[in-house]
Amino acid sequence: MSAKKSVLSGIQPSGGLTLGNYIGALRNWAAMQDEFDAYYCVVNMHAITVKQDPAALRRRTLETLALLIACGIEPARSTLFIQSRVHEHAELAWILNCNTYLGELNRMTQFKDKATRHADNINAGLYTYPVLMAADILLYQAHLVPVGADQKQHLEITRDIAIRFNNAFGEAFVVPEPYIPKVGGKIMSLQDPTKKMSKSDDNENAYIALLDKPDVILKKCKRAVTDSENIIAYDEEKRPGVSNLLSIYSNCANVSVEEAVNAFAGKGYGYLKKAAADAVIGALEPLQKRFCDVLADEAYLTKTINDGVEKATAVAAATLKRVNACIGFYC
Ligand code: ATP
Ligand code: LTN
Repeated sequence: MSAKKSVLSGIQPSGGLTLGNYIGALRNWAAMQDEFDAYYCVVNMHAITVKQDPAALRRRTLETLALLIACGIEPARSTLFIQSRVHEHAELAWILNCNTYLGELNRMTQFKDKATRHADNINAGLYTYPVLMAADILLYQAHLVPVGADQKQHLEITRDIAIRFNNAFGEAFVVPEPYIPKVGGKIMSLQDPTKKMSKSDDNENAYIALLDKPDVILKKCKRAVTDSENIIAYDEEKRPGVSNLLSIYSNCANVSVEEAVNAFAGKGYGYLKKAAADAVIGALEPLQKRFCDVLADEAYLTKTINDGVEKATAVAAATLKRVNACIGFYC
């Protein structure tokens, strides 16, 4: 058993990844892989809580994995795997379902959002989605979970489930903490800066995809909704659009928001938009090049997936064995 603490996080292969995913989560995934025992998974079982075309889901799962590697997650340093290939996730989710209350699930805002957006498919999986997420995290005894701010509520229910289970059946799980960036934990839509940037937004101008070409990034930044004051200051409530561009700039140029505001003193929004676009293009360029190389090497990807599944299964199976014994499943 390693002396390091563990981290786990997951991402859905539900569309092309965005700058929000990168700044809110993936950058931290890469940064944490030395200090921690890191487990990162492509959560295709979560993705099917909304309708998916099977061929597209299969292709996007591979592309998401290649993009994670391109973002700096190295299979030699982290365990990178596909959720559905480790059957312990579904098994633990069932056990946790029997230890989760409807009242807790009824409070989940992501369920309410998705149920509104997909009113023709409000399925049981969408409702119990946070329980599967709790299983993902608890199987690997994760101490920290690097996520965007939108996942805070899911981390709270995970903690509640873990504490309740430990109290009822004995210490089976580490109780995890969320790890959310102070600036950039919630990158907003470029078209409606009061809404989160989302890869499933119908309006392509609302998000920057990690694989967008430089001219597209520049066009999207130029079209970003701001306000009519033309004063560059950080104020999420009064100036959500400008504040969003500032937090994008500060993350991609690696400067603090204060430094950015000082550097832009006396300049107009046109200048800020161009500077933000240049910083994003610079940050994404190496990643885009790497992505093409990784995706082209099918043998490497297949081996990476198989190795990751094997490493993940060893840890997940040990936790599930302990849980089964705790709850009295005859072994
Ligand atoms: P969808 O938009 O399809 O619902 P999503 O991008 O919100 O998907 P995931 O792909 O599962 O959902 O998210 C992966 C990680 O990226 C999560 O940790 C999530 O919190 C983070 N994330 C997603 N959007 C943003 C954003 N706009 N700002 C910061 N972090 C984000
Ligand atoms: N619910 C997350 C994705 C997710 C996840 C996880 C994140 C599934 N399992 C485990 C962290 C840890 C989302 O919608 N962004």
